[in-house]
Order: sequence, then structure tokens, then C-alpha cells
Amino acid sequence: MKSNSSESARPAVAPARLLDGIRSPADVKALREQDLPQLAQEVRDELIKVLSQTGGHLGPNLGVVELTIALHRVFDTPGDRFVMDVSHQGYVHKMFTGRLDRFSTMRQYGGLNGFLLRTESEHDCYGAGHAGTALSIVVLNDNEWSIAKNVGAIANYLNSIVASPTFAHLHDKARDFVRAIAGKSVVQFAHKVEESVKGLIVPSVIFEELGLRYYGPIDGHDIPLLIRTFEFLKTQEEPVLLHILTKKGKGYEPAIKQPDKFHGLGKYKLETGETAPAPTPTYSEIIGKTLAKFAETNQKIVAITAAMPSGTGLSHFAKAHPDRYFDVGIAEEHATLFACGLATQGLTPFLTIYSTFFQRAYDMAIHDIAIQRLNVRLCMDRAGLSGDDGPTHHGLFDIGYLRHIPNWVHMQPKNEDEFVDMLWTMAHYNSGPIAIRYPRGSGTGAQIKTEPKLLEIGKAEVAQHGRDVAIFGLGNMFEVAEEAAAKLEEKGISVALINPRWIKPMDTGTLEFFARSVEVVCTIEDHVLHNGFGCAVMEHLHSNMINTPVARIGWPDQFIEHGAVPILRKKHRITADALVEKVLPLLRKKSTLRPSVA
Ligand SMILES: Cc1ncc(C[n+]2csc(CCOP(=O)(O)OP(=O)(O)O)c2C)c(N)n1
Repeated sequence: MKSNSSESARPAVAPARLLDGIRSPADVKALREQDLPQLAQEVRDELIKVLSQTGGHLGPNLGVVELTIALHRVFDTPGDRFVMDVSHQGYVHKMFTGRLDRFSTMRQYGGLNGFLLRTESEHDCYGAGHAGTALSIVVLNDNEWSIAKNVGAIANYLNSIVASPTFAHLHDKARDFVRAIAGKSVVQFAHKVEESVKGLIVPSVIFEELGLRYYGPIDGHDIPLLIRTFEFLKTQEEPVLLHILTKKGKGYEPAIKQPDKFHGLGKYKLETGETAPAPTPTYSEIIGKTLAKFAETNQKIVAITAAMPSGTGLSHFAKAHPDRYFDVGIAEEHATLFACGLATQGLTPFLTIYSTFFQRAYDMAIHDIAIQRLNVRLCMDRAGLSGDDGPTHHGLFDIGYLRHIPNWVHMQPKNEDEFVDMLWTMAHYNSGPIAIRYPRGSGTGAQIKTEPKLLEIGKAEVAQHGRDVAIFGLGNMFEVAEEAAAKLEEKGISVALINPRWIKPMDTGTLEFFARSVEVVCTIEDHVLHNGFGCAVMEHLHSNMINTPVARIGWPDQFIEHGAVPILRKKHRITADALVEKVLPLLRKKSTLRPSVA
């Protein structure tokens, strides 16, 4: 009878993971090559587990596990530099470069950032949250997806390479060879490796014309093949492009089934991948469905996205009107010019782009849209603090970058119902460029009426009159302004409450009326203070010799870190309490105020 004493003597703890021994890239190099698949599995398990709590870019990172292992095996950061495009797929790199112990803090306030960050590690040589970064050894990670399915000529071209019989033949030959020498000294086999890898070259006119020697495509999950290939490419003295094929979401069924959703998401249930639905429809959902509805009766409406169909909500529009929906790929400049072109032909283009990504198309806002006064409707999603994605993604600058350009109309709704009225107004506005900014996620949950109404351009809504303070609460900050007004009223202060609606043209009549009748004007906005809405208010009052003090609440002149929105609002004083504290000292009657109960 066999004794099982050795089994029973084992401690009842899970065996140590290889991953836990990785403190730096040197530890990745120190592992035996045959253990690397186990490391890959452990990395995947960690990604799936941690991100189920923190949210993040799960699909992209699951796809680059083997690639990141091979890169750190062959190259030496920080001496060698990895530039990632975007850099949302840098989580595995973070694990290997001394940040594993903080991995569970990913995207949390005070924790790791979701993108590479020069200030976070010397191994992050370049921080990028926006697409369009480049380098001279290019690894083209071809998973057939952006956030949504790839579009465009290059994507079609890559598919044709992969489908070619020459590729299949060369690829099998090279892979068999590399498998055969796996684990043996590379130097010993150097010339053979070189021959083998050279066999991976499928002639590629496009990349050669761009000055890049093209290699591939190879299996991006085959660690030995990747390692040998990188070892060879490292010796090349010219810019090279390696085309690898990977599976977005590899290792997690829900992410493979829904690459779009799992590109980047919030918390999910580990076992099923389920996520909690938003409590009420998000602004993105509303715009997608609303434009689809408007387009039923207005044949001229077209909708454009730059690779963000679901993020911007246009997927709803795409389903209803596929022939009037355009995804131009991650190219905001092109999306904008395309909208301009359509506008010159009398169409009604809605260009939906996140506030932060429209920064990439700034010159078009002046040179193409505004100077030619084209009827382009710009819909800026995620305007305001975006939260856990951090400084590259906060939409805190769009008032500043539009308000000084002539001809633009710019607005922000206080809630979902007004949002639809504004979209309706935009659809009917044909006197030049018009923009709307709205925040990430849901609003107040306001009921949307059945028939939208046209709003008067440049006319604010006065919610209540008051004698002491006039609060102008822009867009999503109107809710905070209401809360602050209630707190001030508790202290016996009479508060006027205004929903400005229009950043430009500003309702100067209403502004002047209140500025002349109250002691303090207060503005609150989800935007930086510099060149924001409050700044426009001050400018106007000053130019008109109205000396009423203006208390402004908004984001300070610094890049705001990542973290949950309520935490960051509290820290940077974008709250009702902060407003009250700022206003009180400016009131003459403060000495007679009742002390605060709280
Ligand atoms: C300028 C800009 N526009 C849009 C985005 C939003 N965005 C982030 S990742 C991504 C898709 C990236 O696709 P790909 O490079 O194929 O990487 P994958 O996630 O598929 O690995 C998009 C559109 C961005 N980060 N920057």
C-alpha cells in the first residue's frame, strides 16, 4: 500500500506563485523558459481577479501577457525604452517593474495610474493616455479590435496578409524551428535563428514605403517564438515592424465574447463578467438613442465617431441608421474634417468625441469649422472630471479651448431632459458651429419629456430669485449649486439660482441684472478655473465696470490625479460646502448671520 504521508505533511497553503518572485525585469529573465507559460497564467489570473474589483483595461492586457514577458526577457528597461500606444495595455509591464505589490490599487485614488506614467516608475519612459504615440521598433499588436472592431484600409490590409497562403507556410516553418531550439543557447544557434526569423518576412509594400522593415505576422501568444524574434530584431540596425497576432481578452471567456465591453470597464463579477447597470440611462446612451430618433424624420442627420461607438453611445445610432453612421477609426482630426466636408454639402453632422480627445483636433476647431462657419455639431462626452482614468482623460479644458474662438456656440445641460432639448436645438441650428459638453455617466435621472423643445440660444434659466448671492451653476454643477443654495438659505441668506445653459453666447443681460442686485456672484463649473465659465463671467463684469465680487468654484490650475469623482471633488473643494465657505466671507451681512448648526 502506498503511503500518502508526504501529501498529508504538506502545509495547506497554495504553492507560492512565480509571479510573487517578480520584483523587477531581472526576475523575469531569471526564470526558466519552460516556466514562462505558468507565469503567463498567473499574470492572467491576477489581472482578472484584481480588475474585477478596480475596473480597468482587462481585454487589452489579457492579450499582451506573452508579449510583455518576451519584451522583458529580451530587452532591459529602463535602458531600453518601451513606448506604448496608447499605454492602456501596460498593466503587465507594471507588474514586472516593481509595482506588483500595489497592483490592487490600480486606478484608485492614491494608487497606480491606469496608464504608463513617468513619475510612477523609471521603467515608464513615456506616459500616454491618448492614441498616436510611436517608436522605431514597432510591435503591431493585431487583435482585430480597437475598442470596437477595427475599421479602415490598414486593417483590411493586415487581414489580407494573415489570410495569405505564403504566410501560413512560412509561419509554420519558422515556428517549428523555433520550438525545436527552445531553451538552447541563442548564441549557439544565432545564424539559424536569424535565417528562421528572416523567413517570417512576407513582402509588405505599405510598411516598406514607410521606411519600416516588416516582419510577421507571428503568433503573439507563443513565448519562445516571440523571444527568438525579438532577439533577432534587436540586432537590426533599421526601423522594423513586427506584426503579431493576439486574442483580445485571452483567458477570460466573457472578455473574449464581448471584446468591446471588456476593453475597459468598471467592477465586474469575477465568475460571470456581469457588471452593474447604471442606475439611470447615461448621457451617452441618451444621445445615441435621441439622435437615432431625430434621424428618423430628418434625413440629413449623420453621426460620426473616432473609434468610440459604444463609449459615445453611437452604437445605438449605428443600429438604427447604419448608412448614416461613420466610424473613422482613432483619428479625431479626420473625424472633424469629415464632419466639415459633410457640412459643406448641406448635411447635419453630429460629431461625438470625448472632450479630452477633441484636443487632438484643436486646429480644426479654428481653421476648418469656425473660420468657414460650418454647421458642425460637436458633442463632447466625458466633459468634466472623468475620474479613475486620470489626467489624460479628464475633460476639463474644452470651455477654455473653444470660448476664445469666434463663431462657436457652446452649452451644457443641467440634466438629461435639458440635454435632449439642447440636442434638438442643435439639430435646428444652421448658423455655424455649435458644441455641447456633458459629463460621464448618468445625470440627475430627470424624466425626459416626450417632445423636446427648442431653446433660445443665449438665454439662461433663472430657477429662483434672491437678494444676497447669485449662484450660476453650470451643467452638472447646477445640482451642487442647488445644494449650496439650500445651505446658505438655512443661514438666512437670500440666494438667486441660475442655470446658465450657454457658455457662449453668455446671457449677459441676466448676469448683469443679478450682478447689480446682489452682493456676491458665484460660479461653479466642472472645468478648470483658468479660462473657464467663471472667468468669462468675471471678464464681462469687469469690462462693464460692475464691481460685484465673483467667487469661482472649479478645478485648480494643476493636473488632477485619478480617483473616484466624489473623493477628488472633496479634495479639490468642488462641493456645496466649499461654495458656502467661499461665499460667506464676501457677504457684508455675515456678522449678523446665525452660527452654523453643523
Ligand atoms: C486620441 C484618442 N482617441 C481615442 C482614445 C480611446 N481609446 C483608447 S484605447 C482605444 C482603442 C485602441 O485600440 P488598439 O490600439 O487596437 O489597442 P487594443 O486595446 O485593441 O489592444 C481607443 C479608441 C484614445 N485613448 N486616444
